[in-house]
Amino acid sequence: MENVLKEGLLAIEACQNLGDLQNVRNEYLSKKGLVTQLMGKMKDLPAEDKPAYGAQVNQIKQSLEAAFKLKEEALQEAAFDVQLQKGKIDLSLPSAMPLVGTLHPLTIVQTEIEQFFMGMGYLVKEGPEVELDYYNFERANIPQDHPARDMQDTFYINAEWLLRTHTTAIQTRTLEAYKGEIPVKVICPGKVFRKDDDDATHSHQFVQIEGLVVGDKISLADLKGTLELLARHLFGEARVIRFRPSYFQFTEPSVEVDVSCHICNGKGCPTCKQSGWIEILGAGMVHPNVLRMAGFDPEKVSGFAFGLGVERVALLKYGIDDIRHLYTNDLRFLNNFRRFE
Ligand code: FA5
Repeated sequence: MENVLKEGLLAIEACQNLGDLQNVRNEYLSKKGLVTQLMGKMKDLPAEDKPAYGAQVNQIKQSLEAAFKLKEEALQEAAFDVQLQKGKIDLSLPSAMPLVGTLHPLTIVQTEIEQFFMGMGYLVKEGPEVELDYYNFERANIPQDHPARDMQDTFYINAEWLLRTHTTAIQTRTLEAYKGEIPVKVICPGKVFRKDDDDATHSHQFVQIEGLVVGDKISLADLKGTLELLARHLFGEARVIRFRPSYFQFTEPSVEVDVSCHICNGKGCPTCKQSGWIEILGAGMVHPNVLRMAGFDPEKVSGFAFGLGVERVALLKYGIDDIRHLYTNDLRFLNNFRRFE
């Protein structure tokens, strides 16, 4: 009996890991283990010796169990230390740099144009992208069934609601909100939507910035001067711009402004569809009907308005050959704009 205890304690002490310890535990304390075998011998003893014998075997069993428990805790702690060593965190290692995003080129251009006009005292007004036909067309002097509606292929939601086709919808809302008060001097940036076929200079969704000035004796010369200043600010003195007579139902007279193509310098190429020019905006003197519908007296006040395509400006400013680059979220393209921030 003494040997079982002595050897058992030595065997426990010699264990190097939890697996070894389990083997020793089986050898001593399992159903067929040495301690159980000692217990089994009790039946052969005379009755008077049985209690003392039983107590002694129990004592051995308890001593071994206590030793197992202590050893198990020690081995578990050692295993945990090894684990900690393996997964050690080296705080002195330089960390991976977080990816820092850049402003999108359209945001850069839009902000630049907004700041240019805010510096001249313009306010910034916004409006809903899902718009009433009324503000998008009717208040822009384009009644139901008027052929001028064909100039902008429209995503209709139902007979009354549509995705706005131009920021002129914000213009008509703003005019209404001013209730005949002058001066009105605002720019209205926002997304617009058209069923246009996508190509190098057209997208079905794009950003426009509307400009609107209504006041005393506002003339076409004011419009021309403003747009020339803007073009020089955006493209520098070198790039040539031209004013071309045009037609919009909500302005009279109307013009369009083109900038000489940045890819071919005016010679003609696929980006400018061989014309040598890229159109950036439509403009004109606000039509008397538009003023009248919004509660202004066209005999007393006049105004100019323009609607500029932000993507077109971005193409010309940064030498981008295809408008679709602005919408495909390719990081190789977008990372080029870090230096412009
Ligand atoms: C208009 O949208 C008029 N509302 C502009 C206007 C406002 C005229 C106020 C007079 C007074 P237009 O459809 O031409 O006009 O569009 C204006 C500008 O938006 C264009 O010069 C062009 O720069 C841009 N644009 C038009 N269609 C697209 C398109 N599919 N993709 C990208 N840019 C476009």
